[in-house]
Amino acid sequence: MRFMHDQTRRLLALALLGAAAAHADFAWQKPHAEVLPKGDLALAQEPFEPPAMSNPRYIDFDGGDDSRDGSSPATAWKHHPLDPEAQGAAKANEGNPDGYVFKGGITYRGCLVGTLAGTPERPVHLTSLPSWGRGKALISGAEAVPARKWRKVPHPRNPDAEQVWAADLDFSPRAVFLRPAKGGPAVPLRLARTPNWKVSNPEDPRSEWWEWQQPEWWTDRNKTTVNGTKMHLGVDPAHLGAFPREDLVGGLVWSEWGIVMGQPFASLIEDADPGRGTVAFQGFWNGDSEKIIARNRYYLEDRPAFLDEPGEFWFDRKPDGSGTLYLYTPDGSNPRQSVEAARRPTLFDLTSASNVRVSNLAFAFTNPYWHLEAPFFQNDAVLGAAIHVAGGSGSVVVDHCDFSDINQALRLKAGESDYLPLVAFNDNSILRTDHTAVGIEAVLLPGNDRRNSIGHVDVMRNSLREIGARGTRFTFTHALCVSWPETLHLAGNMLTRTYGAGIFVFMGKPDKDKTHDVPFSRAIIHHNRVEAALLGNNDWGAIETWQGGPYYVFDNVSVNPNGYWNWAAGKGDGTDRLGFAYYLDGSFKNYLFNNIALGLNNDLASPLCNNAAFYQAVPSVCNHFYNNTAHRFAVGSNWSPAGGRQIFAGNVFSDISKIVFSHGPQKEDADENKADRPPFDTIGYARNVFTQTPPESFGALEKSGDPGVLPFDRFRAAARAVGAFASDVGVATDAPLFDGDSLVPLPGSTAIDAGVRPFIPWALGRTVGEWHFRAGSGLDEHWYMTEAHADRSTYYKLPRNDLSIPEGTVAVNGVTEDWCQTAVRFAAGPATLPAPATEVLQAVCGDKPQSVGTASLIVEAVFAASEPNGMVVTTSDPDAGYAMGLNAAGHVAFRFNARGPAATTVVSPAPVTDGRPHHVLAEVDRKAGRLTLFLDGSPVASQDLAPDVRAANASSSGELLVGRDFRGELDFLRIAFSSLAESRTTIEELFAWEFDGPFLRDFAGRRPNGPRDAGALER
Ligand SMILES: [Ca+2]
Ligand SMILES: [Ca+2]
Ligand SMILES: [Ca+2]
Repeated sequence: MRFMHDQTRRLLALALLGAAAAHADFAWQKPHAEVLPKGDLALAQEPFEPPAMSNPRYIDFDGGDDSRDGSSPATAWKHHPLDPEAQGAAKANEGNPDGYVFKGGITYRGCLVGTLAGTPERPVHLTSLPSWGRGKALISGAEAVPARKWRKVPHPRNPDAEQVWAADLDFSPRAVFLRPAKGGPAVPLRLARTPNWKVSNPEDPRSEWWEWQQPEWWTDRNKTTVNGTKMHLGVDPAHLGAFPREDLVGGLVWSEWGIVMGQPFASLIEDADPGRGTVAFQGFWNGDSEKIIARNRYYLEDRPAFLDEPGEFWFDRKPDGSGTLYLYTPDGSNPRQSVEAARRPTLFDLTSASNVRVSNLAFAFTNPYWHLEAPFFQNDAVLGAAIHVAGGSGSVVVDHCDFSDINQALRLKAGESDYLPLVAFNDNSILRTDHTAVGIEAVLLPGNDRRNSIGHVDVMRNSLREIGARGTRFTFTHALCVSWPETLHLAGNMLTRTYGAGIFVFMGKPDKDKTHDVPFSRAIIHHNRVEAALLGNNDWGAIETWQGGPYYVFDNVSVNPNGYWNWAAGKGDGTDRLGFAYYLDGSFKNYLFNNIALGLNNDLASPLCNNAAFYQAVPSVCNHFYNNTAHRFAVGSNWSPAGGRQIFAGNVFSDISKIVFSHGPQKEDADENKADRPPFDTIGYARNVFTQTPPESFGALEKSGDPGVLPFDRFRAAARAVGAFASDVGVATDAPLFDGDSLVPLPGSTAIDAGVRPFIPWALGRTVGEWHFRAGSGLDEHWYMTEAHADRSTYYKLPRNDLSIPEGTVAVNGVTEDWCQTAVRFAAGPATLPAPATEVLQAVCGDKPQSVGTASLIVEAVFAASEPNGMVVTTSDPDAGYAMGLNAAGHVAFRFNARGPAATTVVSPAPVTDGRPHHVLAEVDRKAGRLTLFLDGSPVASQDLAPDVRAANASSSGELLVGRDFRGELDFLRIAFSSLAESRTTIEELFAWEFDGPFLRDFAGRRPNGPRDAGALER
């Protein structure tokens, strides 16, 4: 333990050197949530700050008049200028307003269609102000049905049934809401359906649906052809036999499907045979796609015969879109003025939005597209949204808005002709959506621009409940979806009951993309809480990442992921649910730390059994799991080790009922790597704490030579035998680590001081080499998606810049991490780390560390030097390249040598040969024309680049040599072909992250008390 304290002191000294830098305020330093000390999170939204506007217009839907000037509350317009109903001065919209204020407390019944453009200095606002009206204006997609329209009429199908309320409308509502007599917000009525199911079991919303019989479902036996299209035949004589054919055909069937995903979808009933008890309908992807499986569940909707209980409505639609609305009110009374009938699918429909902020408004009652069975691409209205942005050339911010009873809150896509530097969706509340909640999607721009159509995305401090209960064909109802921005910050969001995944993020570039080089990507996902995700589909995670990071996923809470799949349930093996707390779904370079995965049930025979805390699909690499707490699941971690390069350290696995580490081919990649022996020496299992885990079936380590599911001791022996660079695995105990309601380790428990201090570098653009020297290895952990990253299932096979370590090099403890020997020591005399021949790599990847070309360059190192002279890293070509090392006086020197011009050199003003660790970062910023040397977080020397150097080729033809003649300990080395600016960061931020970042604290933001305790929380 003396070693540990010594290391801690040295690290503290290192951090103190950067104390000045640590004062800076970076967005990831705040939790953006209330952190509860026992291991939970609560919503903590920031207060609304009314926008400053110099020339606003005022809109009062109830009392306004479009002929007035709109420039004061007293002369307010009725309509917004983009409303197709606007007239006169409102329609003319003269005088270049910079904001539109909707009167608080007023319901605005209309939509905005068109373009809004401000400038970064003078954005355009859509808002309500506390100074005018009460609360937020409600932008409504519905019309209030006038009291005079209601009449009582015979049932439209069944003359013997009780009479229904009817109103003729000149539009087609697909959603209808009722204002309660005693006041309060309107609540949804149900489109006529059978059976008359309710969500009586919150863990299984479809428990009252009917089940298909589907004999021999795995064959084509239950299929048919209607009008030339092959489709499914749903078989259920006991229920379907009761209906005449005309009561079924033309209605909708909502059905589960399989094998996996299974999200219920609406499909048109194209034929029916009551004699055989069947209906014919197309699959999720049309035709006879996917499988309808025995015990998949379904219900029928949207036929007049199904209108048979209070709270149901049905609309008899004529070809022109008008028709008659029929309904039973819950208490049978006259609806009077209490019915809201949805009319508009999209409320703010902005074909282009540039420098626009939407704030402090409420949105409700969007109208689903009439053809509920339509694929999303059939009509833009299928994915109707409260706010739809189809592109733009400036920032878009949506904050402090309330969304309820809508299809989707924000749908924003920026295409190839757009560039949105910032998209923010912050401090909003979303209640009940049909489809997703938020969809923000960028594209990678073509050519050499190397930019994404969205720069940065913020999704912060939002509250979401009941998301995605009625999804759309060909797409899934995941709640917070972000794709392909350059950088992402997603934090403080509280999600409860989502029918798809809660958080669903794609970074880097898509699978199968062979054309794009992605110079930079960074996602920060923290302090989010997702509870009861995957209520409507399965084989996903509550919190999911895809493709390429770095992803920093920390201090999140994922509770009770659902993913129940009825057709496959009942096997008694813990798989009744296929839902995971955290899912790296073909995802690379993730750091998961201080996260909590909390199951509510792990009885393998129960339909409530929470499946797995962590799941990884395809042989992913460069994923790290540090100090997480997984409690009460069937499975701890599923992963295919085919690609290696993975660390599990400091985690707590508590009350795992089936297997802790299921590390073998997963179902997604079982066929892809049968022959390969995983690179076990790149895998680390260290200092985890296991309690109440199955003694005989602790883990499986595929191809380790000890096949099958092993007890703890044999798993550890297998890890050791195959040469895992860290193989202590951890400590197994039967004693509980927590008391009943807290995840803080109990005093004296095994978790105390048993965790790890990891080192997690801050993202740099175009990183081409990243070496941590753990256990004396030269393993390269860089992640940079180039054209070579074409197929996600084979990313792990791409060549890497692993350094070959010469005989006799000594592994030492180092300072950046405390759980393994994390540095190498170079003794007196020449000791080098020659790079292997990397010609193949150069041809394939173009990211050989010597091949800097005309790019910017960062060389970053953590080392402790004891004597002057010697190179930390150098390219061996005397005519071009770079070198970082110590001069004869013991100062740090960095030399940058472009081919042709003289070399540029910077030298630290003071020696660093004090035997203490130092962080050194040298930056060649070609664009700024400057070479800067940073020592322990501060600039200590800089030099302008001569004009002929700025664009000159600096590629070296020789080797990369590490540690030549160097005497000291090298703990970390990284080479990136980018500047700090190109990496969207500063030295202050990088230093604050690496030496005072959240991985050096616990879930609650506390510094460790002595060594770090295992799991998310420090005692
Ligand atoms: Ca009914
Ligand atoms: Ca401790
Ligand atoms: Ca290290």
